[in-house]
Amino acid sequence: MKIGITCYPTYGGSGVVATELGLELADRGHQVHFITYAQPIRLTRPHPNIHYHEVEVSRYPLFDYPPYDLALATRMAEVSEFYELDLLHVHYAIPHSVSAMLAKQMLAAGKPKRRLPFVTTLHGTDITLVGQDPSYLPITRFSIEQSDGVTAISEYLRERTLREFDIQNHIQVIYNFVNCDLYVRDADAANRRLEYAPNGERILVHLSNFRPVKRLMDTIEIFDRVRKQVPSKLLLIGDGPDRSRAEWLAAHKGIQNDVIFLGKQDQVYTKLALADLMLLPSELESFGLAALEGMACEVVPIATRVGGVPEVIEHGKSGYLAEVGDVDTMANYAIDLLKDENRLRKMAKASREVAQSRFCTTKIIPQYEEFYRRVLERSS
Ligand code: GMT
Repeated sequence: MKIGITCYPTYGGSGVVATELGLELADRGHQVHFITYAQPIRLTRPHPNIHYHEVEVSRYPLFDYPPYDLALATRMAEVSEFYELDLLHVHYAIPHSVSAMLAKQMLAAGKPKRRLPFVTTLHGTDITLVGQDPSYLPITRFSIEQSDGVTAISEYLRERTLREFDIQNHIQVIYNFVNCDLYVRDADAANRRLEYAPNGERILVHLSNFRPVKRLMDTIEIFDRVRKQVPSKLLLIGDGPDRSRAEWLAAHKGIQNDVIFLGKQDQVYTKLALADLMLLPSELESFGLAALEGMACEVVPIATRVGGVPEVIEHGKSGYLAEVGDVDTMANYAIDLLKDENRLRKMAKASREVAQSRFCTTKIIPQYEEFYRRVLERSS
């Protein structure tokens, strides 16, 4: 198949999923065309089946708000026509599904007329936050209804979209995925740990875009409690608006030497594989891709019982869940586990097993391929 993919290229889990999906599809022989305003961050290795088309947005003095969605629609239509794409797959509804809808209409009215079905994948804040804004809700609902196929990354998100947006279109759940060959606790991880934990300290990790929804300050609070009982280090992977507040809090508590800000990482699995535990105390997660990536690397997640997270983590078996803001309980789970090597190893293996048996690319990518086939059949 020839598939056009649009996502937010620089920021957030939806862009990561879209890029990894494109790479996996390319490995399976599909031609994948990314149509985005910048090169997607995880698109780091060249691949003969991957093509990248940048969306240029003209700026004129008149445009206080340059119309990106129109430039995107135009580029989607051009690329689809020139490279004879079979379909577009957009990640994050706003504004991508609206642009795809326009591109489809442009080609349907062209000479010769062309069909261009589009699939929309809902990821989370496009529904739970941004889509609820009255200025976006009607157009988001309309573009979801107009999509030729709609997927959501968890049952929670599917149900919430149907309920709150009153959607009639079918929404198929296709869970997020992880490449279990890349995301693995490799043999060299024990040596590389020494770089951050030279005295055999435990390693906790947090991976996010440091937005307020991730509650980065809770991560620092939990770590502060853990560190008082178990010698440990905290690796913070990512960057974003709450970074300086977190730096200030770590300094204020006098733990800045044990809190290591790694910034954005290209090959995140090389760092995840060093850790014992992952802290994910988010206000909301429709899925919690970071937890899954950690689990594949045998990193036990301690997370909040929100959104789609309980669909990924089974409390007490492959991780622990607590209420939002309950930093004491999350710290206690961490301390108990870090003090009990046998239980830690058992849960780490259980985490890996969940990733392998339910969320590996080998299980999930064929679901997307099948979904595309059905969309193409219906719209032929
Ligand atoms: O929160 C983020 O990292 C960004 C956000 C997005 O939409 O780009 O992530 C959402 O999509 C991820 C990938 O599908 C999910 O793993 C996250 O749970 C979800 N974030 C929220 O629901 C807050």
